[in-house]
Order: sequence, then structure tokens, then C-alpha cells
Amino acid sequence: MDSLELSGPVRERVRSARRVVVFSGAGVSRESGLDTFRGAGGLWERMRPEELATPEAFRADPAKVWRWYAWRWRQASEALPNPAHHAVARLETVFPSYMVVVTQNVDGLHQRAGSRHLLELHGTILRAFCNRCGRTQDMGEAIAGSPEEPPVCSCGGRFRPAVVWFGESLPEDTLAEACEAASSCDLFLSVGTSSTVYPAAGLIELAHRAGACLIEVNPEPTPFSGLMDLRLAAPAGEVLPALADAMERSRCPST
Ligand code: BV8
Ligand code: ZN
Repeated sequence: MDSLELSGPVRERVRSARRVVVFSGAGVSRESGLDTFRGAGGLWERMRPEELATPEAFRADPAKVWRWYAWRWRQASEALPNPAHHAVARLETVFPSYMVVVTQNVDGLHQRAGSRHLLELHGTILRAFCNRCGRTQDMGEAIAGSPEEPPVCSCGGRFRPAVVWFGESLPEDTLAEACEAASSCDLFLSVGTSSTVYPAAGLIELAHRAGACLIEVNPEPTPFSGLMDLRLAAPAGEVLPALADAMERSRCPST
């Protein structure tokens, strides 16, 4: 995308922003070749979440769930961060006082792009833990040792991916820090999420109630599009680098 100009109140809000939250979903990794969940070509079009991403599914058929997560681990490991991930990492220098990335993604691409202040609301596919004693190990090693079914732990428990399944609570401290950040931010950038999964999507409401300037990047509208001060209906990989440039420009006194 050519350059992007921020105008009027949004430019002013970005120029004066001191506390910034970037909230991301599967769409930010689409241009890295990873499937989203919903929408055309999404994972849930081909598979049923309740059969794969729930504790019940793991109890009913641990091998099936394990193989699916092994497949997704391979995809995430072979993928590369795209310009959207790199632009998000860059924003940490544009907003040095405070910026946090709150992601629903489990693929680890934000870290690999250099984002340091990151909250993984739904865990990570890069690690596994025993569902009895909690011992953890690297997911790649777990899969290498047992590709077809979840490895058995020395305590007799089973290893499972360190992600949050539907019906499971999110990591308490991570969720608390994310809620604190959303409730006290003055700029909230929502990128590549359908904003339909809770409690994550509730962060947008918290930022709105805090009076933050809300920006959404998503080719498709979401249930919160009407709340936005600025909506960029384009792929994140195309628009985020230009948005980061525009934000940087709006914060340099000369321009
Ligand atoms: C819980 C990890 C307490 C695993 C995931 C309140 C109301 C309704 C329902 C509930 C509620 N509270 C709780 C629920 C139940 C449930 C829920 O929200 N259900 C939904 C489906 C209605 N929530 C839970 O179960 C949560 N736990 O509440 O615990 C509790 C306990 C017991 C009983 C009650 C409560 C746990 C939720 C976390 C589940 N784990 N992931 C894994 O990855 O396998 S969720 C998973 O799906 C992802 O992490 C992500 O969060 C979500 C998908 O959302 P998105 O990332 O937004 O992706 P999606 O495909 O939907 O959208 C992609 C978007 O990108 C689209 O809009 C598209 O247009 C856009 N896009 C596409 N290309 C691009 C792009 N954008 C930019 N650029 C592009 N190139
Ligand atoms: Zn164990």
C-alpha cells in the first residue's frame, strides 16, 4: 500500500498517545500462510472446533487432537512473520512509553518478528504440558518423540498443547494484565480478528469504555466495526507498514 495519511482527531490522538494496545487474531498470520478459523477457507469450515479444541475432544480421542495440533505446529514452525508482524514489532519504538501486544494467536510469530511486550491470551502451540503434574516440554520434541499420539508423562498423565481450549479459563495473570492495559490505554489497534471469541473480544469494549481511540484493520467488518474511529478494510500485511509509518510521522514534531 502507498503511504497512508492520518487526519483530524485520529492523527491528534495518535500523536499524543502514551499507552497503546495492539489486539491481534488469526488474520494477522493469514499472509504467513496460516489458516484463519472462521470465514472462507477457515479451519472451522473443514473441521469442528468442538471435536478438536476442547478438553472433551482430547478425552474422547487424544490421538486425533494430538495429530491436529502436530499439523498446526508444523505449519507455524515453517511459517515466517509477515510485514504485519514486523510493523507491530516496530510500533514498540513508535510508542516507547507503553505498548503491549495482546494476541489470540498461538503461533509464536509476533515473538519471531521481535515483539517483546506480548500477552498470549490463548497460550502457545510451541509448548506442551502434562495434564496431571503440569510438567512442560517443547512441542517439537514432544511430537518428535510421539508423532501419532500424546506422549505419556512419567507421572502417568498425558502431554497436551499449551493452548487454551474452548470451555477452559484463560491464564489469570495474562488476562488480568490485558484487561488492565485495555482499560487504561488511549489507543487500541485491533488487527485481524473476527472479535467473536470471549473473554478476548471483551477487551475492545473495555478500551471503548476507557475512551481510547479505536482503530480496526480487517478486510471484513466485525461486531465492533461501528465503534471504531478508523477502519482500514485491507489485509494487515499491506496496510500495517503504512499505518506504522503514518503513526511515526504524526509523532515527529517537524511534520
Ligand atoms: C472461557 C486456542 C471460562 C486453541 C482458542 C460469552 C459469549 C459467548 C460465548 C462465550 C462467552 N464466554 C465464553 C464463551 C465461550 C467461548 C466463546 O467465546 N465461544 C465463541 C465461539 C462464541 N469462550 C471460551 O470457551 C473461552 N473460555 O470462556 O472460559 C468459561 C469456562 C467454562 C464455561 C464458560 C466460560 C476460551 C476461548 C479460547 C479458545 N481457544 N485458541 C487453538 O488455537 O487451537 S480461540 C481461537 O479462535 C483463536 O485463538 C482465536 O481466539 C479464535 C479465532 O478468532 P480470530 O483470531 O479472530 O480468528 P477468526 O478466524 O475468527 O477471524 C479472522 C479474522 O481475520 C476475520 O475477521 C477475517 O476477516 C480477518 N482476516 C483474514 N485475512 C486477513 C484478516 N485480517 C487482516 N489481514 C488479513 N490478511
Ligand atoms: Zn506428569
